[in-house]
Amino acid sequence: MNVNIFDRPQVQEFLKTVSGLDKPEGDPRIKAIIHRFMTDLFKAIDELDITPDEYWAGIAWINALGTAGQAGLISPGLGLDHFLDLRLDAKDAALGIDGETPRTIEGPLYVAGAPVVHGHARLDDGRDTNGTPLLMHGTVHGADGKPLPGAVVEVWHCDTRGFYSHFDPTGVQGPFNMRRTLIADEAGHYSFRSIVPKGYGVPPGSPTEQLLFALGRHGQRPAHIHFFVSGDGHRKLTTQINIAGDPLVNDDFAFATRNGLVPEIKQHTGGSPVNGVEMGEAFDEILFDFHLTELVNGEDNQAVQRARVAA
Ligand code: MBD
Ligand code: FE
Repeated sequence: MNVNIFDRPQVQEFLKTVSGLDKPEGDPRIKAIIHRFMTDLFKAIDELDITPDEYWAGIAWINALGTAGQAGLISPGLGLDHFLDLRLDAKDAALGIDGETPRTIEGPLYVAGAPVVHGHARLDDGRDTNGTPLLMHGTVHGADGKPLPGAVVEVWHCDTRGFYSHFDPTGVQGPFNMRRTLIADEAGHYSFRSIVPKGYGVPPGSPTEQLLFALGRHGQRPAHIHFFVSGDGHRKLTTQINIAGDPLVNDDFAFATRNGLVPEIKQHTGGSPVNGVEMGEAFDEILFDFHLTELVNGEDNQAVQRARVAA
């Protein structure tokens, strides 16, 4: 037998008290958000007849999630990061902004402070020999469609085991391996050599994986490369490209795949330099241009402040 007490006036009054709405102190915005959250949670407990055992299992899971530092990992897994992107897309549509490279989620594994390199850089330290050498390059365009000299392209990706430097459980990668801040040349051109990454999986046995498994889901991402791209007078773009042909390209636990972000890969069998870069034997080439958008009333209305690792 279930009981429903949510609509009782005492419960509604209690929610206001819990959220501090009966007091002048505190932050009105936080009060409004917490009131809404607690209202929805009380209602869910009442309507779904969530038992005390289920409730306390949830609390234990939240504690484990925090101890593992995985709030930023389950967030994309539950689609929240992608939902925030859809809202930014809708705001752009309402403002009549289009023609931009699609945005997609940042994820939790960016590290600020990567070495700055002008023009071309090599991202990998050469120690992961299991990856196909990769040459990726292209032009950063401004809102007027013209190349944007001096544009800043921050790039980061994982190795062939799916591990990112600074978050590598085996500790074998040096700082900023496969991470750089590239400065585009006078023609707005950026270029880097690295290796083609493999997909990422959430830590086995982790609270994030436990919840995903309970949902009948997995915690894997297709191979991808992350970017922040910025330039004078333009909004900073957060995006990724996927490695075409990865079997999970349309089955990403973090929901980051988008049309326009799966560039073709050109396979080279041998030696001749591409764009002046000597790659040696077989390698893959990705050509990908970025299109930025103008500031809105002089401001980057899509800039995201969040806690980030810095090294
Ligand atoms: C990643 O590499 C990533 O990009 C996201 C979104 C989540 C977990 C790991
Ligand atoms: Fe990633």
